[in-house]
Amino acid sequence: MAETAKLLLPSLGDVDSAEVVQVLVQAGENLAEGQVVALVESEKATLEVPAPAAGTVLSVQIALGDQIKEGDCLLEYSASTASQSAQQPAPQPAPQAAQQPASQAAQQSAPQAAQQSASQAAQQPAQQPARPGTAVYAGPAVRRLARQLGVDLRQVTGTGIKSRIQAEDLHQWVRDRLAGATGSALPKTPFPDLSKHGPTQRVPLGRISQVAARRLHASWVNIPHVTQHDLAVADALEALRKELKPEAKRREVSLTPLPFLLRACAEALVDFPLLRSALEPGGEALIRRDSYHIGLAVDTPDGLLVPVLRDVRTKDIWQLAEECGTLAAKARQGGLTPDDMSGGVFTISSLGGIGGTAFTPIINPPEVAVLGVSKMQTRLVRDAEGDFADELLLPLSLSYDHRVINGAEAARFTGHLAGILGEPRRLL
Ligand code: CAO
Repeated sequence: MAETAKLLLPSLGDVDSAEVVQVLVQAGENLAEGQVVALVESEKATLEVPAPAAGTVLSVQIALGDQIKEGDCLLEYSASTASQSAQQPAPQPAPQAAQQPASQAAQQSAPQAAQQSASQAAQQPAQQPARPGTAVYAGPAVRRLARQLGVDLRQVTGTGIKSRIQAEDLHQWVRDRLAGATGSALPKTPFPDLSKHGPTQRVPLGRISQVAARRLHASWVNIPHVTQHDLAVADALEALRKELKPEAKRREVSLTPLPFLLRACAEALVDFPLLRSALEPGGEALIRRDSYHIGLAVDTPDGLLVPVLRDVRTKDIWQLAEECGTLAAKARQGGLTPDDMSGGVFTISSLGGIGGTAFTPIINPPEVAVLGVSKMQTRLVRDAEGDFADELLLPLSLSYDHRVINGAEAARFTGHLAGILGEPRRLL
């Protein structure tokens, strides 16, 4: 038999009060036992308040921003079995993305999103509907910042582990909106109804692809890219690689041109500090970076990832070959940590194992340059005696931030790099 019960705020431990940051139910809704009805945030943590029993919500007694304390009534509900005095579950820390399995996150997301309160929905700008079926994973500081900025976190894409929203994601979201508001955003491209022209299928993009797309777009529209193409004579490199193949086999590493490229770039960057610098936001100063951490673009089934090899100058070709293999495998298995992908001063994107003659890689900010590498090709040249001979060439495509680097500097860099690659034994 149904009886009216009250859901009271259980003990908050050693904290007196907490703020209501999300109300996840409204009057008239059915409640499941254990369903999260509200998120409250104290100085110490964000907590989920679960329903102690199944029933129907009769009235919600709290609103966003309320300060509540132990014993305050959150809602009245008609409980089919238990009364309010029945064992009330303690509030649970809100899911921390790093601690939560993806399946669990998915289970929680649907009910939470379906139960967003009307007041919250009202905060959504008309053109920016909240992402349905999406739970918000963010720490207290980020939630507080979002409230101060008036941002509904359901609209923000988290780039942390398991989509946890970081402060930087929030800042980026605000920057994107400001760019739109000031009219500097690009005109929208029309998106017609494609199904009119034949069968279509909507394929949702994974998180990695979405984040990569957002970052690539931001880089492309914010940084004036120029690409300098050059060719490095690679006969000596290929001869050396061939010579070292038995040793590579013995060591069980794949000795592609990449470790040589990494080491050669690190050496070239020593003499070109501009290419390992960063431009301060606002463009008033350059940050000189005296480290040689180099990112490596890796093509994975989920999208493009850029793990970073640390201190490339201090590592030999064999260490670099091994590390390339390890990081590429980790990227493809979805095992990279945020640390694995941060701190780079320069990036290499190699399509040499696939094909093509040249391309325009996109800069990975805050870096100011990225080297694209294409497949080696042979050309006929005349030697000193006037005879024709084959020459093996490695195509290099350096995209650079033209606010920081001018064309002459870029051409000098690729020339210098080609020179280093032309004498690969010095890299051993
Ligand atoms: N010219 C000729 N052959 C090349 C070459 C080049 N520039 N670069 C690599 N190769 C050869 C390798 O030597 C290897 O052959 P062998 O086994 O006979 O030596 C073969 O191509 C395959 O190499 P690979 O691609 O597996 O290995 P890699 O070290 O060159 O690259 C990695 C590793 C992780 C960078 C690569 O697998 C990858 O993901 N590339 C794609 C990166 C990407 O998508 N960039 C685009 C970003 S912009 O959208």
